[in-house]
Amino acid sequence: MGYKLFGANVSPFVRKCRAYLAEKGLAYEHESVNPYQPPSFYRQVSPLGRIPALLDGDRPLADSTAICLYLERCHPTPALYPTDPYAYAQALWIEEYMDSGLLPIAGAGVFRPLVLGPVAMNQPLTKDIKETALEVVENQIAPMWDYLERYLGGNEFFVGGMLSIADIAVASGHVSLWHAGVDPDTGHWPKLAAFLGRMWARPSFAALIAEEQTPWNRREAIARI
Ligand SMILES: N[C@@H](CCC(=O)N[C@@H](CS)C(=O)NCC(=O)O)C(=O)O
Repeated sequence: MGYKLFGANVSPFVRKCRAYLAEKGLAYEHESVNPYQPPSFYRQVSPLGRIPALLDGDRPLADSTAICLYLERCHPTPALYPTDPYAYAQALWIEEYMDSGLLPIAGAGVFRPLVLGPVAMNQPLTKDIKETALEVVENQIAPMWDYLERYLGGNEFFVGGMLSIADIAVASGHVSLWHAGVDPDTGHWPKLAAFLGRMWARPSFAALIAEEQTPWNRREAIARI
């Protein structure tokens, strides 16, 4: 039967699960679902209607965090959660910082007006809309980059000296901002910028980012506004 993951590829939560599955070396089928126009069966898999959702055979499971934790129990190696209790909690915290902290701001304030609206909702991209989004970056996202920069410090990975769900969550969320032409510059956030470069070069992320280029990468179009 195997795994089937539902959700549009550009969702940071879907991307998190797909990168996680790739890092685990787990095969799965992917079905794109637009949460705003879901197929009739979708609420049976995802009761809140959100993406992603997973089917393990005929067993449904919603929520990216629940999905990754479930898969970790099913496939403990290679471990993508630290064993040490505090490091484990830190990894969950950084994932939560992205999922409930940075991503709602980035989604509503940057990705939706600059990318999703123009690409998928027939909404215009104007200079005013771009400037408002850049204010969100400066006032709300930049301080979050400061926090991530400090947290990462001089380490290769966010937590426990190993690749974990924390790294996957941070790297995934920032791909959506990248599509909008927004990324932490190397002058202000050199460690975070280098970290993202390393993570996005991993085969797990490189394949997903390549798949998303069309139609989601709007960097050049946005730069011209
Ligand atoms: N906590 C959820 C959040 C998922 C989520 O908010 N996904 C968005 C797309 S990026 C969604 O489905 N939005 C539609 C809706 O909330 O109705 C998870 O981690 O899976």
